Amino acid sequence: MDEKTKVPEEKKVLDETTISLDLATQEMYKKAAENGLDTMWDRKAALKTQCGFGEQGVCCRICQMGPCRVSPIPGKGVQKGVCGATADVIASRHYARMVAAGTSAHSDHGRHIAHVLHSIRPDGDYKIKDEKKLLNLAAAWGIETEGKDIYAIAHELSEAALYDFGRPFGNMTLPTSLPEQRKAVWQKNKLQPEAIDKEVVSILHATHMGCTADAESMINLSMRTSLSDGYGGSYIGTQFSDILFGTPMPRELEMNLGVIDKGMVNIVLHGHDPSLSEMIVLASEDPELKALAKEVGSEGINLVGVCCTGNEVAMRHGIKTAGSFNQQELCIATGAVEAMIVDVQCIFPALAPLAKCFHTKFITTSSTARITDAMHIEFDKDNALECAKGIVRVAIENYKNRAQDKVSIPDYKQVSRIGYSNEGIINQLNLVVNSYTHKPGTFEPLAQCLVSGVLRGAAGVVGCNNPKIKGDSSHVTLIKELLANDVIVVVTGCAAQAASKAGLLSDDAIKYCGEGLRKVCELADIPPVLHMGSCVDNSRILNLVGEVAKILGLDMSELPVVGAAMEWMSEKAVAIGTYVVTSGIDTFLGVIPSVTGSPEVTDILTNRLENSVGAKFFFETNPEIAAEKILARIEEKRTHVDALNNQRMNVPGYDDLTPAGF
Ligand code: XCC
Ligand code: SF4
Repeated sequence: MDEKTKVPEEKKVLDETTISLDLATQEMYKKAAENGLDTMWDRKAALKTQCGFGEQGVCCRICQMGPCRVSPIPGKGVQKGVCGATADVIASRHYARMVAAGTSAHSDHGRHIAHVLHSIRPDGDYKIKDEKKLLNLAAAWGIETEGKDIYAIAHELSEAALYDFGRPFGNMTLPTSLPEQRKAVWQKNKLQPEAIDKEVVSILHATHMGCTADAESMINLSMRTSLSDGYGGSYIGTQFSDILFGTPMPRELEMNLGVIDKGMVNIVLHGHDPSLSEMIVLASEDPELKALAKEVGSEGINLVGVCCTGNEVAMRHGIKTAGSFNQQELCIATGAVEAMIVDVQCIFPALAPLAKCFHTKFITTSSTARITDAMHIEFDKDNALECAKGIVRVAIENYKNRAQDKVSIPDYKQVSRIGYSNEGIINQLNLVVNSYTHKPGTFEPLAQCLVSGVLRGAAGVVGCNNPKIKGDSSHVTLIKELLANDVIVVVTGCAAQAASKAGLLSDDAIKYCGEGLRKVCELADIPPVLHMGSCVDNSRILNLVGEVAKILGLDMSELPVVGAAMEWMSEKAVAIGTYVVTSGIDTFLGVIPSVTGSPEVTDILTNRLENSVGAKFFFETNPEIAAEKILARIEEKRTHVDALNNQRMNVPGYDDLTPAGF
């Protein structure tokens, strides 16, 4: 065993019931810790009390006159840094930089997918899987498609999108789902993003020593930057992935550590960018490699996913999911993983020393995420399939090095229904209700369920795991409360995986639902919690809310919908939360962001934003109280749909407007 990864003798194994709600996670953590392996929970405990100044956002190290840490209490202690920056300035700059980093992560991912789309050719490894979406998006970007070759259109579209990253003049293209009222709000508040890269560069400029020193202006810039993520980088990432790899449709799969198979060559896919994992999926079906897997004595190749790459391949190919963010180390700790292949984001550096305790090959593939002590095989999109085959071969050939007696796989897996892209949801609604609505292909039935009050509202429960919170517990508690109160829930990212493990993505979860939601689920044949994909797929939720608002003639801020990230940890989550609020949707954060050292910044985020964009943040660590507040907010926001409902009830022929059965 590597000395660096050993748990010091005196260190206690933590009580496993405190680290996660999930039994597979508890079991695997306990085994790992007893075997002297070091995981995120042990390292969190070793850090003891985390830095209070950092936690409140009042430590500035933006220039080398600092670091300056100022008092988080107004009027007490040191109030200003060397340059005179106050807690308000310091905390708001820190917030802006989180938004910038999060936006850049999503957007660079989106850019990569756009480049893949630009590289496709008829005889290449990547194909166009969703031609209809390609044509729709081309139209949205103002590209003439009549009589043109489909590949030429793809190239033109990707060029147009890539142009939006660095657009020197004007404003970037916005999705057609965006209601006019929302655009007007942005115009009024100078929030329309110009170009994706430009927003990130400009806000980094604004946070440089000696630039913006006004909290409100800083938060406004943060909002504008975040929009270039939600409606730019993430949107491009999602939509172009659909064109290339197929738009997800409803399907069933198994999820949790138990999907790792003792008899097979196990390959774990981890990260965010699906361009490599798509090719790994293809490579794993290669007859030669399948034969090789048998030759080495295994029963075959078993691909499983973790985090958002896991979500991407699950949604499109039904590849099983082994776990979420807080289970990445536990996958390796099963001792049964031949290779963990990672691309970008949310990858623990700790995986490298951990893999060395086993036979596992830890393979990095992107120059954006190289990790000391990992095996690096740079992924080349122009030689994608060969590259993927090479990586799969490494995994297969590693099977013989596995110590079967060290293998320990928790026997937990949960069948879940996933794949609810917007198109997937519409399809599902149409399958069941188009005979009533006579309007195939829209969110009309969903909109009418909200108006009539059969559904009180909708919530997007998204984001990470964070060892500050017992794993999955806040996600799951909140979701159950919402279901009981007839709030339909959509999930993405690690929150989706939490819901899956807890059995909430199944028909069985209907037992948690209130009367109205149960009826909707039964009629539409959907689970009450809809898995919409990875974190860039939060852009799907924006489209969904935008479309429903347009159907009802309302602004997005006038709908009874909320967002919640109860266990978030990454800068990407800050960017997401910010674009959701800027879209007019209240957002509940279950981990308090590092801004509380500035009462001014806290007040802007949790109060004043409502005046400009019609929504705000709520900081609430207790999921039960968060649920109460969400339900209260939903009822408050229902005034607009209730007014519509009253109007319609007074119209002769009202019954025609409500889908029968709802
Ligand atoms: Fe990462 Fe997307 Fe967070 Fe999970 S939810 S820990 S960002 S993998 Ni996005
Ligand atoms: Fe200190 Fe101001 Fe420099 Fe920040 S920018 S480190 S507050 S002197």
